[in-house]
Amino acid sequence: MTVPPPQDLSELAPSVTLSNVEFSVKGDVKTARIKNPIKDEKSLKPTVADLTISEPVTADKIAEKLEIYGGAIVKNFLADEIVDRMWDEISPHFTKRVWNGDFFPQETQRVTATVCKSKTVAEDFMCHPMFREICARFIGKKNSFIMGDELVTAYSEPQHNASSMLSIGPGAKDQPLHRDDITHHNICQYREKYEYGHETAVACAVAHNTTTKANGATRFVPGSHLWDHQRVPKPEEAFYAEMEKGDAFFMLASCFHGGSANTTTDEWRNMSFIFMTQGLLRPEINIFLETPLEYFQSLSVQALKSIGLAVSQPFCGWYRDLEDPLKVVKPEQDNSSDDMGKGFQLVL
Ligand SMILES: O=C(O)CCC(=O)C(=O)O
Ligand SMILES: [Fe+2]
Repeated sequence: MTVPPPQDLSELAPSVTLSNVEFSVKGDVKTARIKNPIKDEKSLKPTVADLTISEPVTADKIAEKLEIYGGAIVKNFLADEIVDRMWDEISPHFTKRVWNGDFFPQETQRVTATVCKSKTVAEDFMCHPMFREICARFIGKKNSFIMGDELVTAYSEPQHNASSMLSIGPGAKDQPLHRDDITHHNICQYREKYEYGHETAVACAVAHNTTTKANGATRFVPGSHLWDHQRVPKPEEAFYAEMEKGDAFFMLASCFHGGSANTTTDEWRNMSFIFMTQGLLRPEINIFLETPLEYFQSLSVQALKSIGLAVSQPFCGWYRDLEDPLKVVKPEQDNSSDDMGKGFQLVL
């Protein structure tokens, strides 16, 4: 057969969102406008008490708040001794960041893959029974399948998606409001009421010190997990999840949120994050445990991309500090992609 000339295959991918966007490029100015936004101006204004789980804390109560608001605060989730041990195990890994994008401000110090640097994070935080229960409810998958003359039932257990310690320093600007499930191209739909089965990830964040609006507390947009994919959050719709050391903030990945500006001159906002995702969001076969790096280095860039050793835009499959693994496998190649996808200024 004759082989067709190379083309940009991304042009061929179907999209349910792009047809509703009008793009314009004038010189260096690239803008985008949502053509027909879904009419929905409902904004929730919960109080701290509305978002805080009362004692005795149960997974039922956390799930109920997550269904309504997309976020929930649990006081005294981890004991001080555990939070201190996590800090002691992780903080030596703070290094100067190497990524130059603007998703995290320059003043934010990060340690990533904390589950591999701190056994306490892996055992006491990630495997906390209440967090596991919330993950099972929102992102566990259980189904039955026909296999010959049998019906097979199967449970896919949630897995680690990312983990980090984020220390927001004085002078840091707001992180842009975003949904974490953009990683998985989750397309959110307007819903009156939460429907299970669509969530791709769940986060839990624990404070290492008092977090305040001034020092960069995580802010989130209550109820935005029920919004249409293309509704744009306004800054005033955000709630600042202020916390004390050991408190936890649970959040669905379909909820808009971001780290906040640190307007203090001398405080750091230190928090540990675990993000869990559906267990099935991975390839069927794990080829990485049995294959030496040299083998991958002998392959072409295209073969490495097809194997999954390159970032899936916008954010999936990165290495260390939002680096493209392709650059690590083939440092000699200029595959110049700290490429999170193309950015257009939104026009409202
Ligand atoms: O720093 C924060 O409070 C939020 C961080 C965040 O949204 C993220 O890492 O995806
Ligand atoms: Fe996030």
